Amino acid sequence: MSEILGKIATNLYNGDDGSVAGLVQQALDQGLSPSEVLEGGLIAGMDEVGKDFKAGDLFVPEVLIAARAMHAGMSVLRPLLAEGDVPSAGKYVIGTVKGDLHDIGKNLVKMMLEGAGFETVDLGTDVKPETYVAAVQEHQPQLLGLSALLTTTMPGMKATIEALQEAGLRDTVKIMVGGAPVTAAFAEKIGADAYAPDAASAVDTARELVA
Ligand code: B1M
Repeated sequence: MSEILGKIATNLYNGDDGSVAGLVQQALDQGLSPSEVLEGGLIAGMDEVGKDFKAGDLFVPEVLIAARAMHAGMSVLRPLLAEGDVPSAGKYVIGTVKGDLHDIGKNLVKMMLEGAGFETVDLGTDVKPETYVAAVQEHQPQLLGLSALLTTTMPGMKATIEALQEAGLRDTVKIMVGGAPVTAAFAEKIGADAYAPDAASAVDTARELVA
């Protein structure tokens, strides 16, 4: 890995958002392509964050700070990537289910996915089944993520899958569920394609699902 890419990855990992955008610009000025900077710098750094978060060596605040540094770097790369140099890892629509206002975990999942090169559409919180259906129709994502933090809102996941079935869209999208009270057994029971216990696993699982 070139020295500048290693520096971007390290500074992103350390959450140094003041330096990351400048380093990304320097890397571009040295002749690296936007995709090389994205993959070898930003995504490489975020992958390390994901690994250490999964291992319990990093905690939520550190991940959020790293995600802020990722965003700083992306602000330089985004217009160049939009010109078509880099294919997206996949399109991922995500939201917290109906009746549920918890969004910290969902936002973390979204940020980690963006860090891994996924294009995300965030529907926010308290998302009704029909809103997910409309979003799948509009955005045609490969992946749909449902988050729930309350045992009382978990049935909204099943209702969403049923609404997609009724709309004839169930087979067009892979559905991932997560959130503190959600389990792999619950995911299987309601007919979801996957369950992820945390944001780093959500990235690994998303990669597997689109592979
Ligand atoms: Co609420 N709350 N809350 N709350 N709250 C819990 C969830 C609770 C466990 C607290 C408790 O009683 N011990 C409890 C739920 C009990 C239950 O259902 N069994 C609870 C309750 C009861 C409530 C209210 C009903 C309280 C009340 O008003 N009486 C109310 C409900 C409001 C509503 O949603 N309609 C309520 C309100 C709130 C606040 C608004 C005050 C606030 C939310 C702020 C916000 O999100 N913007 C809040 C908070 C902060 C919490 C706790 C303290 C923390 C949740 C959190 O953000 N964790 C929580 C107790 C706790 O967990 N210690 C609690 C950090 C976050 C990073 O973790 O969300 O689990 P988490 O996300 C993880 C994984 O789960 C996973 O990845 C994330 C990162 O690793 N993940 C996914 C999440 N979504 C995923 C999706 C995926 C894959 C992985 O794929 C799509």
